[in-house]
Amino acid sequence: MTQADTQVTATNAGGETVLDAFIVGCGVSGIEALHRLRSAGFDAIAVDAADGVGGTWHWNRYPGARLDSESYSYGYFFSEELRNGWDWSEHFCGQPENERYFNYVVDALDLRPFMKLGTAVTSAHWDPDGGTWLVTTADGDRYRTRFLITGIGILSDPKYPNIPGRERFSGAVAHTARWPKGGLDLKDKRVAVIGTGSSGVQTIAAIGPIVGSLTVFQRSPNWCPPLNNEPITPLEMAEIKGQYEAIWTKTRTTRGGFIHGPITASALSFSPEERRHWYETLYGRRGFARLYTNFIEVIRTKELNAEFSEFLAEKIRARVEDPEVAKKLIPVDHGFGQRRPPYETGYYEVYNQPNVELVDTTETPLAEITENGIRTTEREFEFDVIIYATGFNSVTGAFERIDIRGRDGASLGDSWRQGPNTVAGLGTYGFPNLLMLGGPQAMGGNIPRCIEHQALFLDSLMRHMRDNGLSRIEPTQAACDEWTAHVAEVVSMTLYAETKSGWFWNAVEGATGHSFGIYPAGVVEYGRRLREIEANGYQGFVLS
Ligand code: N01
Repeated sequence: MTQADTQVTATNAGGETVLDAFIVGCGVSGIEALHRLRSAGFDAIAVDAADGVGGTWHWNRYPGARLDSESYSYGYFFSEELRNGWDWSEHFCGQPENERYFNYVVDALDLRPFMKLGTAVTSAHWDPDGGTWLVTTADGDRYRTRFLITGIGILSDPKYPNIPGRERFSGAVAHTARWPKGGLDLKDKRVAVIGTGSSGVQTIAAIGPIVGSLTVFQRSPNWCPPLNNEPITPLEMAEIKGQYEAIWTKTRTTRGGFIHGPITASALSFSPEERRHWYETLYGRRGFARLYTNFIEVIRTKELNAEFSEFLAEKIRARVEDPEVAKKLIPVDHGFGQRRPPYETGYYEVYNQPNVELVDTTETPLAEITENGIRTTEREFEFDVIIYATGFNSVTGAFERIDIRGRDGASLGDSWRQGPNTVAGLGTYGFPNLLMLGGPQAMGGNIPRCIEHQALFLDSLMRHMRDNGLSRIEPTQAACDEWTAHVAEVVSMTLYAETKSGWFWNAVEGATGHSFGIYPAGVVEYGRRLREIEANGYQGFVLS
């Protein structure tokens, strides 16, 4: 954890700060990349538009925001000192604690001196003459860097619905991914929530009991199993610390990178009653067990998927008193696991409150935002507060926000018009020395566990290049096409492809094609492939 061997940041005659690596983002991936590169002696800094660290956990401070990976499987594992120096208070910790955790990490690793916060990166242009990137920020700062490393996520650019009149509303407004730092007074207010993905489900469950009235505008219901969160006692935490190596191993060997191991037996070797019994057991388990400790056939075959989905539908019908409301809350266009499931705590019970209304926007679409509220095709609603839980310009949105130009001045946005096309989500053709962490075609499952593989890869790659006098790396077009084809092939073996989901598919406005946004084969396979690329001399990349 020492910075002793880092170089001193220099400025050139043009007033540009000269670096080995410029990292965009101080979230989960930016923090680890910065730590690894500085520890290896590279002159690296990380810059973030947010005025605090933690990325996702800085911005998404809406009521109810919390993990659905077990906290102790989500943090950094690479330092025993770091992990043993932190106590998690719940199996799935809330946003404030997660944000505190990332601050703890940054301070423990002494990274703050190498971070610039509250500064948006506006452009990054490859300069072929010097073989460097010229990065500029909104503050007018200029950086000349050998490597550009992005840690900007695939779910970080908030999306607002394309409804006329948004600026007209005179009440309070918040997007879940840009929640005001000082909070929002919702007590006894007339509140609208648009969107019922993971953010909407958590928000609705948290604010339902305190608001004056709540109107939920739902376009698509999701399958939401209970999170089954519980506090962690100090004794349990002591036990967890004693098991960290085993927990880490488990996250590196189970498909999704969670602590939930697979059930290897075929569903078909059990009777329907036995399967039902197992589904009941799973319903009482935590978080992603419902996906990763379920029979594999549940996400591979329509019959078993329908069986488990019907089991969940029964639970919804049992928990929601009004059968008409329950019916609206049960998805009909996809089965469990075909979209990323939100996990809930008291979500369905909110709809039993007399002051809560569920509006199905497929029946009565949102027509406009008015000065006083929201008008659907049926009627106008008056609100004090509108909450947009409408998600993100997923996968490529954060990359589009920065003017990134590679060789020949081509923009990254243009080059990804057909969807992102990368080698393992790490690099893309036409953009030398651009290395992406937490980017497209790579994530899936427990996100920090994917990033951990990437950070290790980055660490060895940078050392390899330095040790061998290499200064440039770029993937080949063929390797990018091959990875994209591999991703598509894996997708075709699942039920994902049959589902509409902006989270899975590149849904950038103006995109003319689709490519799968995440890596669907899981964290373990992803890590294996990164190690293979490295062992084969960075196969798919040209180093010079
Ligand atoms: O965003 P979403 P999110 N009119 O895109 C609706 C992670 N996450 O922020 O489904 C009406 O899932 C949209 O409807 P539809 C997690 O990976 C994790 O909730 O497009 N509705 C949908 O209901 C997750 O997958 C946690 O038909 C409109 C909602 O808005 C990812 O972030 C917590 C609309 C958007 O849902 C994104 O989740 C939170 C319109 N015009 C998030 N436009 C954890 O628990 C959009 N919608 C760790």
